[in-house]
Amino acid sequence: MDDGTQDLELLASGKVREIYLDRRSGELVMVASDRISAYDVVMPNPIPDKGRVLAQLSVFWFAETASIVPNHLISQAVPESAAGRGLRVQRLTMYPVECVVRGYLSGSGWKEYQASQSVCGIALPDGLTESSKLPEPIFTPATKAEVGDHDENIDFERACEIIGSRRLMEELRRVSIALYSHAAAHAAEREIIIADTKFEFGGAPDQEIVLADEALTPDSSRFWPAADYEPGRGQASFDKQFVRDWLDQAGWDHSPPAPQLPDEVVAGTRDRYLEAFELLTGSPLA
Ligand code: Q0Z
Repeated sequence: MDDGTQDLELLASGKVREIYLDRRSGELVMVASDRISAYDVVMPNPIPDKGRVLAQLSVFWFAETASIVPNHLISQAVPESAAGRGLRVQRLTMYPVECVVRGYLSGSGWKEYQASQSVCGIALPDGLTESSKLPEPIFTPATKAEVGDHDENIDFERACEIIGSRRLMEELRRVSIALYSHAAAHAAEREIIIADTKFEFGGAPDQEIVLADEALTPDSSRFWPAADYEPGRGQASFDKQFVRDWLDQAGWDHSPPAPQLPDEVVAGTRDRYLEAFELLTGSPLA
C-alpha cells in the first residue's frame, strides 16, 4: 500500500490548518481542519465540514480570479484523510508582506482611523464611523508579527523597503485591489459584505506574482451579513457570531482553554459556513 502519506513532511502548523511538503514532487499540500478559533483561541470541539468549506471556497475563488492573477493551486490530489479539505499547491518564495485590502472600516483600521484619521499612511475623510464603507477600497499592508502576536500595519513605503522593489509592490497593490473589488462585487450580489481581506503572494523563477495561501475565505476576511449591516457599531460575523455570542454569555475571559461549545452552537455555526459557501458559489457543498 502506498498512498504517499509518508512522503508528506509537516512544514508549518497554524491554529486551524497545516501545510506539508511532498518530498517526491516538491509541491506543497495545505490542509484545512474543522477547528475554529474565537478571540484568538482554538475551540475544543470542531465544526464539521468547516475545513471542506474553506478549502472549496478557495478553489472557487482561484477559478473566479484566474484571469486577474495566476494562483498556486495545482489539484486536489491529497491523501484520503484530507479529501476535500486539502489543496496541492505550487511551492513559491513567499513575499513577506501581507496584502490587506479594506472596503470598510473595522478592526485595526477603525482603531488607526480614530487615532490619526488615516490607515497605513492613507488619509481618509473625516466623519467616518466604525464599519463605514470607505469611498474606495484601500491597500493596507501588514507584516507578520512574532508567533502569538498580531500582524503589524505598515505604510506603503515600508512595504516597498521590505519587498525591495517599488515596482513589484505597486503591482502587488494593483492586483490586490483588483481581486478584492471583483470578489466584493460578487459577494454584494449575494447578501454578503466582504469588509476586508488578506492576500498572500509568492513568486517562482518564471512567475513574478502568484496568489497563494487561502483566498477570500471567512478565515482570511471579514464576512458580514448584508441584511444586518449598520455603520456606527461592530458588525456580526457571518460565520462566527453564534460562537462569539455563546462565549460572551458564558462569561469566558478569553484565556485558554475555551469552554466546550454546545451542540446547537456547533450546528448553527456549521449551517452558517454552508450557507456562505452556497450563497457565494451558487451550489451546495458537495
Ligand atoms: C503558506 C501557512 C498553512 C500554516 C507557507 N504556495 C506556498 N509556497 C510556499 N509557502 C507557502 C505557500 Cl502557500 C506557505 N504558509 C502559511 C499555511 C499552515 C501556515 F496551511 N506558509
